[in-house]
Amino acid sequence: MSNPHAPLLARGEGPFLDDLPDPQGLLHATVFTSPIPHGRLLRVDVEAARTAPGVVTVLTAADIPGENQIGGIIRDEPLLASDEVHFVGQPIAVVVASSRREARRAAARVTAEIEPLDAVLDPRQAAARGSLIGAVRTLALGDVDTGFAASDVVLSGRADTGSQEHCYLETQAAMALPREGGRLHLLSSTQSPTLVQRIAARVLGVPMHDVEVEVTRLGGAFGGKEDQATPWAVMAALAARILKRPVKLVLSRHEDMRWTGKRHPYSSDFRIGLTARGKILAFEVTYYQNAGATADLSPAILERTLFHATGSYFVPNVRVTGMSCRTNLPPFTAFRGFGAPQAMFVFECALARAAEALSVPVRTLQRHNLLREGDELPHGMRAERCRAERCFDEAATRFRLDELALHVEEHNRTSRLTKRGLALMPVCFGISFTNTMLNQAGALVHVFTDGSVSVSTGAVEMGQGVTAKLLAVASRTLGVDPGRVRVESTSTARVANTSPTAASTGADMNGKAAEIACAAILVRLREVAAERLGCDASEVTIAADRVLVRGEASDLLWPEVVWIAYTRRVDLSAHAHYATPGIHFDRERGKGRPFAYHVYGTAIVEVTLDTLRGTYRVDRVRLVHDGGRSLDPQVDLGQVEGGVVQGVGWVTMEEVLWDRGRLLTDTMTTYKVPDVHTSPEVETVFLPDADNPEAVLHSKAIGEPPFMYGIGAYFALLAAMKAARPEGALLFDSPLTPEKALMFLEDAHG
Ligand code: LUZ
Ligand code: MOS
Repeated sequence: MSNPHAPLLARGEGPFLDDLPDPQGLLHATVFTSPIPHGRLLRVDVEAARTAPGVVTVLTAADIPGENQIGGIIRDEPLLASDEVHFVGQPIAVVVASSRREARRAAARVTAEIEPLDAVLDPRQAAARGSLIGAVRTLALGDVDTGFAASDVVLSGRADTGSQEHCYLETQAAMALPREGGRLHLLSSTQSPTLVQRIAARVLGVPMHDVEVEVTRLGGAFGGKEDQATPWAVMAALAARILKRPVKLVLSRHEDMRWTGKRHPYSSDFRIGLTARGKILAFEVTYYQNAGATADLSPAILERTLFHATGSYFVPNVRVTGMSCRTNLPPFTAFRGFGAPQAMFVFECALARAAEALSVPVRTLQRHNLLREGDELPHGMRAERCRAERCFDEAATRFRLDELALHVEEHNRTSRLTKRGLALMPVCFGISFTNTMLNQAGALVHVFTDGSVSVSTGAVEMGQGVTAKLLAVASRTLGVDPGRVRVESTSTARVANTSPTAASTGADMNGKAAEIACAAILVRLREVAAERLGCDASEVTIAADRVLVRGEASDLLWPEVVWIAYTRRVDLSAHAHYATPGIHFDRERGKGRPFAYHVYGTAIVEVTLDTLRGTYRVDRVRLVHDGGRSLDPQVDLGQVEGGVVQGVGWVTMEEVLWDRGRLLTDTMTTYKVPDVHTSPEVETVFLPDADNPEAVLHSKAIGEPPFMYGIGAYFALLAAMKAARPEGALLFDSPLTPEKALMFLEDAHG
């Protein structure tokens, strides 16, 4: 099976939204944004921009016909600021001109009079001032106080993780095309076509059926287009609606980096209690999530953090607390892992500290405390078909962990200028949107009279290969050659009320809906075939384009059955809906069964550190991953490799810095991502015999879990640093840039 988008993407033929031919009369929009992090907006002067060459109009909050409100979870975000600004880069006015260049030049002529207010940038400071979004959330299991009392050692510490730029290949983009009767056809580079449709309708003051949102493919998203594709699409819609002309809005890389939200930085306090033999008895943590200026998805992300507080481990007594802290930075948003990486990092910090105190290797503690079948997690769900130990042990044997550890020790004994580091990173990631409501999907399948098949779902192709998987599901369910199946673009007019393609559930849920729709058509076709062949429908199957009776090939081929069905006026189309069964969560009690299942795996990460320079290489990441029965092993391999590299980047070289609310790392020269030279070698082994009855054709979700293997790079580096300077204090401040490593090492040579 292969991804039909792949050759196009590999050849650079995309095309992405900005590559589409310009419709006649196309106008270009850009945005004037707040230059300061917090202030009272006293006056906006757009006159100089309005009269600039090529400018058609400049729109402000006053021009919005509906509600000036784009907030999803909480209604706290205006499309265009009208009285206050809360972050640098907050949209204030939309400038529309004949060309993109003229629009940008004119936008530079907009001025705003803003009375500066005190800006809060640190989440702990925001919390101290009571500046929170939503409630403080807590989950508890067992009795944490008793657990600490019974512990032989109790250790505490603070851990910080930084932000991360999504760095999708395609920046945020939208094009609004007016249609008859005031309707709009909206092309948007969004993971959430229905969200864009809903918010556009709200802002324009029109019913949702007046807005069709369509997506062909995105040049990456990683969560950055789950909520934050919306404002740009809605601005284009607003301008198109008012001007009755097509309007395109595409952010430059620079604008995208400065104006859009990134991964949430967290600052956390943890406490862990263990027996002298290394059994964890209690864990307590408080997460200060830096949410930025508006809610965006922060409360949902915080919830996933809480759900993953103990990672792949069983802890009998737990109390986890988290809060979304409102600060004057661009709203932080979804990013692969959605709060879980931040949680897992903190737990690994606690383990590192405990291992140091008990003088045992971290991996011994890890192995000793892994989740087992039936263990209860802090949110109330138990580990089912738990593969934490299997993956860990499989990785240890297959990659000869003991031998490797000896090599590393030997190297570090004999080498002064370079030190090697080794870490294991077990992952356990819950699959389903934590917001139960979102766990639904739809599909619309047509079989045409020539036997070709058209599949529409709510899933958005963003390079992750969901198209290839939907194609596999449809062709396998119908028993036809994959070449007969086309997966269509994603349109709100074909499949309605869809959830974002997110939470790693795209193929799971939309695949299931497609399977149900295909199965419904198949039932009808088997009746038709049975009648023609004079047998019972229960004896008929279809495989490889041919009708079989009791498993024996007949002369009847797929296109013939389809044609006969048509002539007999049998419906060759089906719509299906899928709602993930058996999941629920009671937020009041903090208990439930939030996930359909978990994905497990363990990575072994190796690094080499230059002890003079502080520079390092992440040499190798080898892992055993529980991928279920893959719908497309090549696609899954790509997701694992990309995820690992992105995760390694997050904890090593990707550093986001602000100066008084202004982004400093706002170009690809100051913000570094792993490239072909700096990426580790990744070796992936999929766990054999890894059936998963909970998902479509027994597969498993793949998108997010591999990201968290990358966290191992942090702890491998820490191990190498400690090998160079054993007396140095463990540093829990991600990303571990070469600068930080060098500062740690300074004393080693001084
Ligand atoms: N988006 C969301 C997500 O809205 N809810 C989730 O639980 C989630 N998890 C991962 C990634 N995106
Ligand atoms: Mo998400 S982090 O858009 O799956």
